[in-house]
Amino acid sequence: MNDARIQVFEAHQRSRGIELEAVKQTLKGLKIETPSWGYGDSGTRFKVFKKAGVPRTPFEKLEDAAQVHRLTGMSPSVAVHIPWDQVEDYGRLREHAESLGLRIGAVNPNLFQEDDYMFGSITNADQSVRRKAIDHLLQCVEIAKAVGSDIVSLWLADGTNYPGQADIRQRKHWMEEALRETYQALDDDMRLLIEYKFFEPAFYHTDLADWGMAYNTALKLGPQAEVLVDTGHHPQGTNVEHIVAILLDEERLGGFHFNSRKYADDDLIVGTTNPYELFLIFYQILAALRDDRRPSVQKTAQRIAYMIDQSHNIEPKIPAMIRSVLNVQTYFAKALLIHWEALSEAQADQDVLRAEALIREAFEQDVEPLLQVVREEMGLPQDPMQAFFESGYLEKIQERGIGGASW
Ligand code: LRH
Ligand code: MN
Ligand code: MN
Repeated sequence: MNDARIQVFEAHQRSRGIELEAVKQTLKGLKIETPSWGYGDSGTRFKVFKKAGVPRTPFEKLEDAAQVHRLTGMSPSVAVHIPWDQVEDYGRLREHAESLGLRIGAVNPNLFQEDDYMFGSITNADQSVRRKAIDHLLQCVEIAKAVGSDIVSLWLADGTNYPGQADIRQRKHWMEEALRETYQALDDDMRLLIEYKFFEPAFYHTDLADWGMAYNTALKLGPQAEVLVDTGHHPQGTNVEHIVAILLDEERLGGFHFNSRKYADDDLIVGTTNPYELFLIFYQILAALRDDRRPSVQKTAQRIAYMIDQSHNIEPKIPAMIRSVLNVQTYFAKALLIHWEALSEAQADQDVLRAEALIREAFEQDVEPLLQVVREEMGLPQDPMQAFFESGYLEKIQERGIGGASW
């Protein structure tokens, strides 16, 4: 990046009244967890294209994730999904992560891929299935302890396809019982993140269908239970950033699963179809972080777990993850260029057009020079994607052949 472009950027931001040192410091602190399943052969419901070089084991998934972190400096942790990432010795998995400069992040129980769960897992009418599902949740809490993670992140596929198929309220009670038992197994410093999704695979009703149900459940469980917002899990037109603001204000926003969607739970590269939404989510988070009147809201905002949840089907997986992480950084950086004082004034004056313009103006800033400077100061390559293609890593992993891990 030439110095002239950086100088122009700095002068322009100065003229807008933005304090760039603080912006750079905040940017350097951004961390985004990547999902182990994003490195495997996964993707659409209809066909999984097998690719050469895909990791064959959870250990190899971590090796690929380490490339993303090495080049972006932003992804020091990796979420795992059990049993997709089941290993005999979780201590070894943890050591492997650490030897790569990583740590294991959220542990995701999987309650949706076994025949037993056809009619539900913790809401199944069969007591023995519910017991099996709860035991799996408890096992995941123990795995989290063994790998040194403080987050268990839960998504339930449970629901029904037809009116009358099951007793919705009874299922709610079974769910609450199961989650209470899981919650009680957490150490004091651990969190249970509760994800919701409005439909799929169940189409008539889903036991945890929206943020209100997840929030209500979290409230009943206690302060270590929080809501996880997967950006792809809402009906069309939902104001996701509004949900974010409310959950922050209620001190129950635990984390995100970032991805892009056009129609449903598309799991595509974050920031590709709805970049303004991503930016507006960060606007709400940064506003909460600045709210000195509410230290507990600030604390909630500070510990949000930012995670990617994508399934790469047609795109090469490691570059797709690099792209994703960089996109999150880009829209976060833009939100850091909001002129907060001017915005407060415009809001106090009820100057609708000026307030909207101030938000849009930040979004329209070209942050590439800023990101270049930050990368340079962090000792990272100027162009992480290009650096990856030039690193020879892709060629090296071809020896893994075709037929790597699914998910
Ligand atoms: C469900 C979901 C959930 C799963 C992941 C693989 O659609 O978002 O987070 O665990 O996908
Ligand atoms: Mn998700
Ligand atoms: Mn999803």
